[in-house]
Amino acid sequence: TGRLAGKTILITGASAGIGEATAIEYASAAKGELKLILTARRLEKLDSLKSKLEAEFPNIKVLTVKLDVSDLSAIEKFFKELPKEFSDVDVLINNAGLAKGFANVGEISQNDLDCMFNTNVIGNIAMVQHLLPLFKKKNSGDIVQLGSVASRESYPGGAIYCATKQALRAFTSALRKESINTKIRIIEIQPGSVDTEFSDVRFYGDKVASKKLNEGIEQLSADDIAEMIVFFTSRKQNTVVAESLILPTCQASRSHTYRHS
Ligand code: 8X3
Repeated sequence: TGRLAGKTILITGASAGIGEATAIEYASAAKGELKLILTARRLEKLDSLKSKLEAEFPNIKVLTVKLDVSDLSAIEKFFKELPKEFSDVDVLINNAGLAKGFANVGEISQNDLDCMFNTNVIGNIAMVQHLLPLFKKKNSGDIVQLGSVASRESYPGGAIYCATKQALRAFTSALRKESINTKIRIIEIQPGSVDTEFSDVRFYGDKVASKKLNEGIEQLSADDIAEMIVFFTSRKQNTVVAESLILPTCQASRSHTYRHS
């Protein structure tokens, strides 16, 4: 849409899943120029996405940067070294995040716990902290926080993941209130079951186990969520879609899911 023209959009975790789909969705929705900053740990994936986007959409400029958001000094360096052409960010898609394992409390590995909190909470917050001064100066900017159905609901085997997403929701809600006298929009999107690498990562790469978890479920696809993100951030300035739970039709909550088989 025309409302996106000229914007600079920063997406974390853009190498796959919802992040990648969101990059593609912005590129195809934009009428006019658009700058995309794509970050993730896997630079090769970002670079092939960049080639694909720039070939298909001549109005899009893409910058790719290797970034692990659980590394605070890497975030610092990223913002310091952002080329001038891309430094006037308008939209942050704070998407990088993950779950590790299904262990119950008492058996959770400290590594998994640190990894989830450092990525989903500490890293996410650091991205916001770095961008907020710029957004305040401009009195504009959109921050899209990737929550989850787990932001609203805790389930066995998900104590830490749910704690990270609920911490993020608490942070995001305070931020929205703090931003009340600005034109900055704080948008939290809470997907349910989406077909991405999320489950594979959670099962430490065991794709068989991951497939079994989602068997018989008509999951959302990453671009279903990407469409929402692009729609939400292209509403008129007077509108903010503050919080939204987006589930596949076969799901009513994390623990209430209809399986076809
Ligand atoms: C991911 C959805 O249901 O695995 O955010 O917690 S769930």
